[in-house]
Amino acid sequence: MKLGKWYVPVALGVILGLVAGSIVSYIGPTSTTEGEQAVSGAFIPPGKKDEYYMFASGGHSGQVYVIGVPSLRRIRTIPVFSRDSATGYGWDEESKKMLGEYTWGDVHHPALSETDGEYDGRFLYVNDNANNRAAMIDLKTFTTKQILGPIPNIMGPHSAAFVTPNTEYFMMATRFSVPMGGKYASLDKYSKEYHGALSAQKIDQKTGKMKVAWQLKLPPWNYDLSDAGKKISGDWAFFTTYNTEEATELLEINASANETDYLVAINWKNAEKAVEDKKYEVINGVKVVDPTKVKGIAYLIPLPKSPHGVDVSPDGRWIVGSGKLDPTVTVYDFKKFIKAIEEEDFSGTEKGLPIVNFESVKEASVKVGLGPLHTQFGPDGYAYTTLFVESAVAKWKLGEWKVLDKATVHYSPGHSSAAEGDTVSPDGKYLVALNKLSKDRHLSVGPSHPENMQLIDISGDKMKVINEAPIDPEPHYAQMVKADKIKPILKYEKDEKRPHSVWKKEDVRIERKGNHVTVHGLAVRTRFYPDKIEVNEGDKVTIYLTNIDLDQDITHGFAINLYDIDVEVQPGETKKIEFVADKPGVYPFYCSNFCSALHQEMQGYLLVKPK
Ligand code: CUK
Ligand code: CUA
Repeated sequence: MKLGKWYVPVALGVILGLVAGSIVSYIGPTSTTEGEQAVSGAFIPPGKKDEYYMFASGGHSGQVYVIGVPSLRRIRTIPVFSRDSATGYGWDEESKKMLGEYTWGDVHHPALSETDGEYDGRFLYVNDNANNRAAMIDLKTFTTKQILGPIPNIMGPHSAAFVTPNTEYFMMATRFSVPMGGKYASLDKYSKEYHGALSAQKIDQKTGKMKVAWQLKLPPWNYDLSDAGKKISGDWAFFTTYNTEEATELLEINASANETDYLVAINWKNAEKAVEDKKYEVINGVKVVDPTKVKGIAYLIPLPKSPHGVDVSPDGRWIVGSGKLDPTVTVYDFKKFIKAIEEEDFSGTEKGLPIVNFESVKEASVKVGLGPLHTQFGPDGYAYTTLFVESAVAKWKLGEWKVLDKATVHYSPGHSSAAEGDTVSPDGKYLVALNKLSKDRHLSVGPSHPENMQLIDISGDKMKVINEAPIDPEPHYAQMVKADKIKPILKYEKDEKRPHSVWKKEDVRIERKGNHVTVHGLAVRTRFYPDKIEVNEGDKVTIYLTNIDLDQDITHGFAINLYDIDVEVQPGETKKIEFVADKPGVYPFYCSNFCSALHQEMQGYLLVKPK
């Protein structure tokens, strides 16, 4: 066999890695699982591709990160709620309009579209905690296609986001309670006039686009995390609450007083029915159902102690809740829950909602360790819970309810993400711990640290940390999907009927109507047609630019010096650019994306004649 040239350095790397690995284990690793990464399956040689895509929220960067697993290579950043000059997102008219008046967002929980509870690779949904919005990314192009909102009546929709098992809805519940309808009420009226809300966005099955369908009015608590039911619990959704104390100040003390807050179980099919039966009021233009007035929609289940995460097992039977201040996770049996509500086995009501008898529905308390936050699942009933305080991941088994193994991670994991982890049939194999602190793990870049992702091999009895990589702030949650489920296009199709697109030089034109100048132009290696645009000071300028290079990876940029314009046009795509030529003078425009040997020649002039 003849080895390719690349193979030699790779083989050398593997050998060096082996040596380095054995030195580390000789010195004594800080945990039982470190130092094995160089010899592990996490190594993907040049030219080979990863097995999984992981879509991680970018937190307050407002973006989504695309990461290959097991290599942990960051492949792409998909801009969603923040401008991104690297892809020209936020300068062309379509993306400008989507972003609206907000310049950033806070993405926490990405949710892939599902068919029968399996990721189908079509769309990705994310929430914006900051400005009450939801966004949809089309995975054919890996671009944001819709930003919905600000959605009325919710505030800081952290308790999001998930899709129901056939992507009927993208649900989001509010973190902060506020007066509904955007009204004012002073804080001493908190208990009566403030409300939480759950907003259900109906998804168009063809386009993937969302519309606010209905909402539920909820007690004035904080709603933290959520998960959709699966299979037998498929008509249900589950949310955690904290601050049922209704504290409005000093929450770190006052919101931790109660021994238990609640898991809120919502029957979304019954909520849909209430809307059909016209049992709603319209607030701020949205149909809002009050579950204290319509039975069968919302139930409270006590959950210790300042709950954060809630996760539903792949078979839909076990609901796992984590209390941040409790070293256990509490597991509820969905079958017992259904029996309890049928028999009205309630221990009381709060704020008009029935409280299901805790002992009747609780199956087990699993002593996982300190600071449990979120749980993921593998096949065969294994569960993996992140322990923020303990800096570890605990592996335990459904049915046995005891911890079987722990892996030390660095440091303080928030969520973790398992391969196909939120589906009805998780793969096992890999788990990525999304650690909040990296401290000394990477070369220092000053006081602002990256976060740290660590890849854990979960295929054997013992978990092994086999890879790690820094990542920009801040992946809260991520979903990992088999690479072959994602089918991106490589270019846009040539479409002569597309409005304003121009495919031949002869059709290029500059037209003037009053003080509005419209340019129909094209970009092709290695020039712009036209390469001279003459306007008068104060003219409104609209440019439609089509990239007629139809080869993959031939992206052209369009940037105008000192006019704060930077757009990218992908092969076969048409973009609309609009601005007022309010600065007289001569302004070169140029291609900002390296496209050919003559990329530096790809330029032109915007000439703005003074008044
Ligand atoms: S949260 Cu960040 S670790 Cu926003 Cu899902 Cu739990
Ligand atoms: Cu076109 Cu560079």
